[in-house]
Amino acid sequence: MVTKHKELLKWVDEMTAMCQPDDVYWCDGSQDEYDNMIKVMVDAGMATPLNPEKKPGCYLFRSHPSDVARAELRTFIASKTQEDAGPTNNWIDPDELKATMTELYTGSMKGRTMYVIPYSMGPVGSFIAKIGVEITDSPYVVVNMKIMTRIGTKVLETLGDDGEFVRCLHSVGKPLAPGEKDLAWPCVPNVADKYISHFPEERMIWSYGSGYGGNALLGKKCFALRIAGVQARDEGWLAEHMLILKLTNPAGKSYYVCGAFPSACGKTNLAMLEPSFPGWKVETIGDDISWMKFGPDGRLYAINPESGFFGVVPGTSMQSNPNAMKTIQSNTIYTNVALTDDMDVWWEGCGTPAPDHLIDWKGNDWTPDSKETAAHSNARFTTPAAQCPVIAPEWEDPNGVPISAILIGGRRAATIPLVNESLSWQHGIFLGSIMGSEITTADITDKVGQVRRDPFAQLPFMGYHMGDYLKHWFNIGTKTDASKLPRIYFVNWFRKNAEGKFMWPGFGENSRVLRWIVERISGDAGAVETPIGNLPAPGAINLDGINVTDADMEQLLSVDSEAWLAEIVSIKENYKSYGNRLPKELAAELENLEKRLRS
Ligand code: SAT
Ligand code: MN
Repeated sequence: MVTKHKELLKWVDEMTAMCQPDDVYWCDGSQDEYDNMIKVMVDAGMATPLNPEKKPGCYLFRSHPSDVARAELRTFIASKTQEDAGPTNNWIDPDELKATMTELYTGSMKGRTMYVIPYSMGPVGSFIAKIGVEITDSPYVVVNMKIMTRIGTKVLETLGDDGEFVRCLHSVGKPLAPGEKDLAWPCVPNVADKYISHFPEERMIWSYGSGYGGNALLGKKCFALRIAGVQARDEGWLAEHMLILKLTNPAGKSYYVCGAFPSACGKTNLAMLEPSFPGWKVETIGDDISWMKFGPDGRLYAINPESGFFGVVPGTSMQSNPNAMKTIQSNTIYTNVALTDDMDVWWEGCGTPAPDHLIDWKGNDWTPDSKETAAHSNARFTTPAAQCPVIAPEWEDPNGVPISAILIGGRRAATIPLVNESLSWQHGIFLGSIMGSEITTADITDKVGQVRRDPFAQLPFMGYHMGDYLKHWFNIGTKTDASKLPRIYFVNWFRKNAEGKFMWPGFGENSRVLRWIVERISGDAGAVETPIGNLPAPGAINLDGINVTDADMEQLLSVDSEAWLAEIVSIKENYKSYGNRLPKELAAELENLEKRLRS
């Protein structure tokens, strides 16, 4: 018996009876187990080993073409009432959804092994960490969970006989008849038959039909953001879609900074950035999720609940993110990139020209004349965080790291300045509530290119009502002295000039903005108070050695009152959707902004 935890054993028995797998296997989390599972998948033709001289310990997987990203339209928050799911979520009555899914799950694991993965989000035993158990019929999920979270026996030990855990059930939805040959990527091909379901009151996740990323690695968005968000609301902490980085100045003083950006806005690049001026250092704690709790000193302490990076591959190069490139040279799972003739990987934007021949992400021959891209735009790497050359030594500190600043930002071509310091915690929450981004391809929607409001980059990751979530941020602010709260900064690396060109060079140069931020915190950098917040004083952002014209810099740091008044119209429209759950503090902030702009 692997555990004496009665509730866990009972649940695994119930799920076994429903899904009817041929075998049940409890993952111990060992390296041998990982190696064996990889070998089984290679032998079955599901994984391709890469050239051991170029990419030791690396494997390539190709997903089914229908199963390439998070399925937002098939993601459900099945809270007891629709009101609690709020205006931004898809809702189905939980009883109805369970009945539908029970039918789908019945016999769904026939011919397969059911894997039970006990996992910890956060360093095992940390006061901020939490435990989940994922049941899955996908060995690909097991090996990815091994990299992305802490799994296995040590987690069961920490769980004990009666510890709390989040129930996560996952099936690819492709039972096998006796003797039937498996597919390279089993899943339910019809998107409308996939379900990524959350039952927040029960702290439970049911996912069916997809094997890709956040749909299937249930520790990530499903638990660490949607379910943990509900736990955080109830327990007085924050579960956020934020990177965590450590910035050290030439005097050796370190600051920890979180940053919320929508998917595919360069979070991983920022988390691993190489500062462009001497003496300063950036180290990584996490690239996607931050869980923050108050420490005994009244400050917010953050952990990265994950232990790996699941990053977008296309566009990753020695120029955009040298540290990610170094991280993914070994022991990495690549999904949906292209394969070279010498069994290495290639993707668009990797910094080397396309070779004359590749096998593309669909498994077809590809040449530079081909019409489609060789790698899928949402191709991913799964890689151990510990391999990152700039991982901070304290990245697994169970006590977390004290947060000094929170960045928020999206992809906005106009209106939003390069950086804007909030006037207070409350004003920072207001800025978080109006964040928006131009839609990219990390999610399946039909609106690529449009701006959508994405408060704190949580829109696709909310487990409850967005208005209640913003209210929770205000509540957090009342729990400690204002001076102990992180300062909130609104940034925008994606502003374009009249010619449609990015005005800010981005990537490593974003360290110039980070530097201004920590120099604000230490009282060493100047700012001008404007109606929208504190903007850098002229010359306060160091521009030595980069080519940003004076005209562009002026525009990057200006307040266009007309554009902001137009923005207010659209914010009001968005706020209407919160109905009576719009926090009154937000309505007040909006009113004050309008007054300041008009005066
Ligand atoms: O597939 S994930 O949800 O893990 C990645 C993302 O879209 O941010
Ligand atoms: Mn993300």
